[in-house]
Amino acid sequence: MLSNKSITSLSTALLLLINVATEQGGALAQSIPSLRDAFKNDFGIGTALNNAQIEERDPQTTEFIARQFNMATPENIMKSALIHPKWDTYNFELADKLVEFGKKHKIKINGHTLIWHSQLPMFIRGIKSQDSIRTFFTDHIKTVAGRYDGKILSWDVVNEALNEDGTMRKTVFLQQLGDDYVTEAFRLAQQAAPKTELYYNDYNNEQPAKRAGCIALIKKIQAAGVRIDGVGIQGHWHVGNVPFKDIEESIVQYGALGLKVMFTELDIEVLPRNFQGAEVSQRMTANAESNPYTNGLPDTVQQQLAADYEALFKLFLKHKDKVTRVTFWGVNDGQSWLNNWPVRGRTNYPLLFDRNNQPKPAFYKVLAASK
Ligand code: 9MR
Repeated sequence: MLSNKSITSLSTALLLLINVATEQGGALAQSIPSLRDAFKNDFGIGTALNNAQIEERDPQTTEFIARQFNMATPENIMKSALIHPKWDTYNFELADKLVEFGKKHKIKINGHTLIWHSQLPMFIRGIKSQDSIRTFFTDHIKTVAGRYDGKILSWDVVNEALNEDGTMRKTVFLQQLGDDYVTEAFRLAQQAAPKTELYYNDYNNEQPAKRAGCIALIKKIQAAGVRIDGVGIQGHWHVGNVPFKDIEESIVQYGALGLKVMFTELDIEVLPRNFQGAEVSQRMTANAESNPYTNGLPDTVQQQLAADYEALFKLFLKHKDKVTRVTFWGVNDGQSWLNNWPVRGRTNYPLLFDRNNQPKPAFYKVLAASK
């Protein structure tokens, strides 16, 4: 049996150890150069934030985020299924926390997303009438965009409205509200959030056919006299296969429409995949070869990843008059959605920081590009 005295000294020792570890973690985080500082004269550096990060469950993580990023997009909590779970019930708790988080750490928030066919509230499935869909659409935009006007920088007003060939995706909104629903969404957002920047966001919209559809969509919004401030290219790409030429042409062409151009969900997948893009309903069957790097990333792939990130950031810098933000889809490799898509439970390495928030070779290449 331990005496009371020894229990006290043991707990003191333990507390000391914890303090030292925390301080070291903080000091370590401080010793890593800051991306937000490195690019402060060029464009914003953003990250996607999950629930634990928004709730600041781990102080070291918070400190790390605040040091590296000056923009953030909620990975899930502002999507309609979560913020508007029932017909007449909204849940603003975490989104309000995110606004506070942004204020506290000087991080600007991009709202994601008002109108998307995915992660819709359950109750939408039961609705068959056009009038009710219109009421949901109108009330949702007015209420959510209205609440955060002046509190967040921007909204992805509509997300992923296009097919790969540039035609309009057949969503519940297209089917019930018709071809002009995207313009309508921007009109409603403009009314509800006059002080907030309004963006269209999609993946693969750097690819020529989808890009042409995206440009047509933007021109339609502009022709209606409705405000659109920017376009987001998500940037879910694959190592060794980043479409640099299409990306550059897209920056130039979207920029020519008078829009800000943003890379909004950047990650570079390193695992085998037999298709491109980020269609969340698309899945792949796991086999013996689909999860090859559970014990670490081979150096050749690590170097290729670094080279791809370096070339990307050089391109972004070349066009920094148009590129206003680059957001990574996650803080570190451990948090990335790519560990679970399109195959569950893989070990992926798509970001600049490893699972312990340590910088990877790609981080140093990106940093060097900023000089
Ligand atoms: O990263 C998000 C993941 O946690 C969710 O499970 C998924 C559900 O649809 O959405 C992910 O984020 C997506 C983003 O909102 C829109 N573009 C594609 C992103 C990756 O799927």
